[in-house]
Amino acid sequence: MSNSLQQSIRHTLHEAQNILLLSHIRPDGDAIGSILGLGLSLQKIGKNVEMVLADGISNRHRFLPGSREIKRKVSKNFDISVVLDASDVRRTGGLAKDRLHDINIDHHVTNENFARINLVDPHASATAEILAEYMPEWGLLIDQDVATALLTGIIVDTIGFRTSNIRPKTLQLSARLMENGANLPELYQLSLVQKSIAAVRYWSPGLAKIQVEDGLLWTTLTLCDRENASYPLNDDADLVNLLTTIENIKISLLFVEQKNGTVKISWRAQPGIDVSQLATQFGGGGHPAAAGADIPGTLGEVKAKVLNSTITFLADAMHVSKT
Ligand SMILES: [Mn+2]
Repeated sequence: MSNSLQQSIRHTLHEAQNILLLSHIRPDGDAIGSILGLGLSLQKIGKNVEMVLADGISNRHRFLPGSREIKRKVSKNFDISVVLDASDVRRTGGLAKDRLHDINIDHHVTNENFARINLVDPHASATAEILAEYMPEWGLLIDQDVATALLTGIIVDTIGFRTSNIRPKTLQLSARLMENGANLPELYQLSLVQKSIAAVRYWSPGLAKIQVEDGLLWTTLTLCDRENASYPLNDDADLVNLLTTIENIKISLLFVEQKNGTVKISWRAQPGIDVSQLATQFGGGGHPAAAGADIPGTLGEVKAKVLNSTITFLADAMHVSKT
């Protein structure tokens, strides 16, 4: 990353007094860890920081220091806005939506470079990893609370250091976060391993409906499944991570019916297959190995359309890899 880019981020953050931090809908550990990591460190140099996530945060991440400060709506005036871990502005869920954002920090290869200053590193395993790398250059201190938030982001986005985008630097930066006081085994347990009983009940119909054909695996979670399980959130309760543990699958695909008349799609792919292209075709985005989209329509319609495209896409990808 160029020095002038780092300097302009440093300058922009230090010049502002009131700073708005945003991340994406259905926030995962990286969205929450990034917003808290950057937010807490900015507070410590005297900035007024507003941290906003359109969907709020789940109980699972309430153990993180500062998590209670996260709001669902933008309430104050601010000098600059920083968007974290979001490949496009729509991902913020309509927060400050008519604004040209000041800083965009992300690791999605499909990032639209929508801000005035864009720090996008698709080689980073998590946005929190980018922050861990550059915050010292921006004159921001990584104390125990900040390190805890950032390491949580890295653990969750790499599913515990097992995704194909892990690099030596990920472990070096994570080791530094541990030296700064983050407790790896505890964070691993709290953010990744431990599940609520409602989450596991929600998985159950999803697991029962799994179908497999020619290296493609898919299943669905309906609003009815969610209600029966009393699962409180509109995400997939990490079922998609469990799907990636099933052997001999090239692509897994999860359809989650949403209350607003859309269906949330998640694709997961084996190394060598880039599902971010497929997600982009449906107005979404992501990484080569993990991508998603929100598509309007009924579950039946969306499922038919997306399954079809994914089958063709996988057949093409297999053909290319054979020739
Ligand atoms: Mn991320």
